[in-house]
Amino acid sequence: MIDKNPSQHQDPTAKSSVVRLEIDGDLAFIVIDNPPVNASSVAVRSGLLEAIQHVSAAPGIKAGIIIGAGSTFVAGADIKEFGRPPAPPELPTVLAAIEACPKSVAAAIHGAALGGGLELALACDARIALADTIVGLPEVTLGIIPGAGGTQRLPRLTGIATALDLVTSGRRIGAREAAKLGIIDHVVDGKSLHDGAAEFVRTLPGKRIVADLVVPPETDEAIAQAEQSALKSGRGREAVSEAVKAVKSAATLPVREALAQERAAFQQLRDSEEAAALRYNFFAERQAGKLDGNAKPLPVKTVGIVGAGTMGAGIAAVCAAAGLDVILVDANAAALEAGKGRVSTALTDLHRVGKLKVPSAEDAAAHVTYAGDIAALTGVDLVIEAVFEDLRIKTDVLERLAATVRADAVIATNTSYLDLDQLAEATSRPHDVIGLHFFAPVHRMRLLEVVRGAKSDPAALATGVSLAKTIGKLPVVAGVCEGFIGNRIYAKYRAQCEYMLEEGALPQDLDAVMEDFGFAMGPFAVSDLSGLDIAWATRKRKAASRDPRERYVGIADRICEMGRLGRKTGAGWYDYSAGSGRGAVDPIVTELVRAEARKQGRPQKIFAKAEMQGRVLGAIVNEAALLLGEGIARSAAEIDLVLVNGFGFSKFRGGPVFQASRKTSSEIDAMVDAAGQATGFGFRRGDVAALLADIAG
Ligand code: 3H9
Repeated sequence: MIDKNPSQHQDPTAKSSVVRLEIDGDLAFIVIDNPPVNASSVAVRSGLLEAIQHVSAAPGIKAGIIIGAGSTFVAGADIKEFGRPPAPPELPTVLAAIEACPKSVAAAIHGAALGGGLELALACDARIALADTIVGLPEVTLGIIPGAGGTQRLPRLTGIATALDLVTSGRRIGAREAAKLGIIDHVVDGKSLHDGAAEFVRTLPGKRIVADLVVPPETDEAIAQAEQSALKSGRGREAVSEAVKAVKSAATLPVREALAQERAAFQQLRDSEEAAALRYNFFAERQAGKLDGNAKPLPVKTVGIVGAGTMGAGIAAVCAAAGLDVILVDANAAALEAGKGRVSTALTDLHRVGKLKVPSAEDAAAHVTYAGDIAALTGVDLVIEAVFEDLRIKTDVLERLAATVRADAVIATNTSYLDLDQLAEATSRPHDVIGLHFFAPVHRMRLLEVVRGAKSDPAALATGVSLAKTIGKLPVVAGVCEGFIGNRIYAKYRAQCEYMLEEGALPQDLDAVMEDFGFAMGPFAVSDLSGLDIAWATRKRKAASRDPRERYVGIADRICEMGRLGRKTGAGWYDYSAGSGRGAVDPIVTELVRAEARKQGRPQKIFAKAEMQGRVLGAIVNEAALLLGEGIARSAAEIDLVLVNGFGFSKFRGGPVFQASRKTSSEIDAMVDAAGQATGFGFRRGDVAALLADIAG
């Protein structure tokens, strides 16, 4: 918040509704007030230009200080404007006016100065920040590069190598680190930002135009190393290679020429498919965390977890990593001991990737206590059962939990497939029950499906969503059905791939084509990684109730019957006898696939890539349309979030539904028809037009 100063007054000449001038003696505070994050929309840019012109001309004003109202400085360009033609004045015009202003102009920063927000600050003569401020140029995470001088002014303060790291990773850093790097001139301690900035600005000797500075000298090796590492982590991404080119040009081109080139690259990338996909993702993520109504989440400080297996231990680790107290319960002492090991391994891994909110893995581990009995959970705020996926076992645990935990505690189940409503009804308090469907490995996977049962209390659901955010997960709300959003779609995707096996394709063809489509790994490679046995057991369990008219592909069963259960047995769809790395194509599997196909008597063909991808996209989009129509998913974009964050689809391509929205409706209809024909009995057609309209809206 900006502090009020008794001597300050509003200047009547400032006309903009989102930028106002507050005069404090001989200083003009230029206040940007454009909630929620002071994005530099066209109104902000016009207001800033007008304010700078005023500061330049007003005789009693010695310097200007740009400051943000509310919780932040400026979070960047208004991303909503990117889909439209740029409207004047553009940000570079405003920045040029700041540099041309005969008086010093400083940026007083709190909250965040990101993207265009940091570029605005870099065009000022000085940057003053509160200690908990974050700064960064996250443009590459939106598929673009900085478009208002970030690639030119930043290296003049930090050197090329550091700028390459910051611009190509989009990493956000704190004010103290930024001060060490020369980005921030003064960190305000022990006083308000207003006072700290005013005091510092009065000491400024005059203008210090960053664009006029000489890039600090560095060794060629340091630059080459930073470049290589940037290109390695951003492999194949145009935004990253363009960012590298732009930053390096700071040392070789006259600044005006380099700024013009940066702007041209920014404008070209802004219209790219990748940028459109990442923007879509950005707004979808923000929507996903919101719930209808105004139910307040209950505060959660202590979480109980029942079951110390892979999932339970993973959940315990992510909760502890976020600083929550955890009680992990398992009646089996050996399982509890093994769980301790799993928690510790996950915490070490989280520490390695910088995802601990507490100082160390040991600190996080100290947040977990272990118990052999559910009776230890009487005081927890929320409990998650993560026991074996079996209706009888889960029902029993939930009943006991309902009788044990506080009357106001939330009871969550981590079931993947069981009927949440049936589980909830088995307890005496179904309104307290929600689903929290984590994905394995829990400490790596960002997705958390928060499942709303028919009787779930809105406050219980809000608590689940809030917990997800606390532990760094992306919550997506789902209704009750078998497989919720993600597994239900994945089942249709996988089935379509198996149909194609029977029609002439091979696992390696399909895997390669699905990776090209956007999945990090094809479905058969994924099966080998996670193990074929669980799905096999499920198929056997369901065999008796399966309608004989349903198309059923038995190839996976044959593979399992050979003892090939995936990587863990050295063979599955592929052969892993050579050791680590990708498995090798195995002629035994090829022959098995061909033999099964012959047995079914299906016509064989050579699939083109487009046909394979079309069949899969048709199957996914159709199931997505059904999920939306049934109210299981709240929006098309949330379905994409599930596939991106839980199933490895590339976020740079938005998601399968986003991909479908880039095609014509007749193309999509043909894909759905093809998927439907291949499925045969039991295929239900969803309202795909409504799904795609949901994205467009
Ligand atoms: C850029 O600057 C390019 C330049 O180089 C070009 C120069 C020419 N625009 O995240 P939250 C909305 S590219 C529009 O939940 P938090 C967001 O949708 C930009 N809207 O809050 C949400 O709206 P709603 C580079 C934006 O406190 C609300 O603000 N900048 C923008 O958890 C609250 O958002 C970035 O990439 C925006 N730029 O986190 C920074 N930013 O309530 C992106 C946010 O209607 N922003 N909104 O759903 C962030 O990282 C976080 O929002 C921030 C606050 C850390 C600032």
